[in-house]
Amino acid sequence: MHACLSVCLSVCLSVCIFYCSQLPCYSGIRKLGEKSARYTQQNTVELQCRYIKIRTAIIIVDKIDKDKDGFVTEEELKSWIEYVQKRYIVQDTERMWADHQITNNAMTWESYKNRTYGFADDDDFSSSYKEMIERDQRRWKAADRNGDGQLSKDEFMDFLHPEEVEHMRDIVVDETIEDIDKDKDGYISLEEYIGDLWPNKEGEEPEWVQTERKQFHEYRDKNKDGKMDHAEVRQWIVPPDYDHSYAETKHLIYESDADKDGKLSKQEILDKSDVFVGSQATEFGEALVRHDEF
Ligand SMILES: [Ca+2]
Ligand SMILES: [Ca+2]
Ligand SMILES: [Ca+2]
Ligand SMILES: [Ca+2]
Repeated sequence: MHACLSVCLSVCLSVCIFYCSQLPCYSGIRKLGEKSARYTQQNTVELQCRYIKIRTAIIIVDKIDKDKDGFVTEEELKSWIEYVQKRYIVQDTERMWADHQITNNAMTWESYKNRTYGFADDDDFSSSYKEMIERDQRRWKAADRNGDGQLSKDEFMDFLHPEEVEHMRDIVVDETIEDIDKDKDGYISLEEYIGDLWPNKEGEEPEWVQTERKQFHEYRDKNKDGKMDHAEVRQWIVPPDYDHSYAETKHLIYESDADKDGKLSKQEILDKSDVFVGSQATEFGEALVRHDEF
């Protein structure tokens, strides 16, 4: 049986076929549909798009609606996003951990470096490799909480995903500055800031870039010295009261809650399936094309 149809039958045939034929295929879903059609071969992109839309609504409501009242509330959505994010980090760490040499439940810096950059004397690495190795080593030291030179699995998780933990935030800020600070004076100037956001500088400066210039003067450069220092960059990329999953939840509800009752029905999610496909709630759509348990 066709995948779209089999999912349809499990819910409500007539309603689903109606949606299958009515909803346009948005770009994010189309991309997923193309990928999914390649997996399944016998299905067309169009059919896969419809399948993904329906699957999005069904999966989201079934998995996220904890109290099974048929609606997804803000609280349910937020705890789901937190769960998916945590799960991704744990799975990613497990995958990388299995790919490296582990001795006595720990990874040494040497074994990580050799696995990542290849066996070579330090002098044989090119300067760009040397920079990357130095950067990794600095991050390694920050992740090594007990200072024994090796990383346990928990420490390695912080190494791989430093943005998730408070004690790694300064490293994230340092790395961000280094990426943007082209003249290497340790600060981000207005031109460096704009150059990072709008690298090609083709044609007339778009309005959003002009808005960013204003943002830089009004909000980013707090002490008004014309450049962003470490503290100002920290405020920008990891503001102290910023809650990522809360912001993502608010965004999804704002975009999808058509009747403004503060919760999402299956139909509201189906109507805005493109928004969900671009969201962490569906692992940016990846979970929807894997054809396995979400
Ligand atoms: Ca350690
Ligand atoms: Ca600079
Ligand atoms: Ca400043
Ligand atoms: Ca609603």
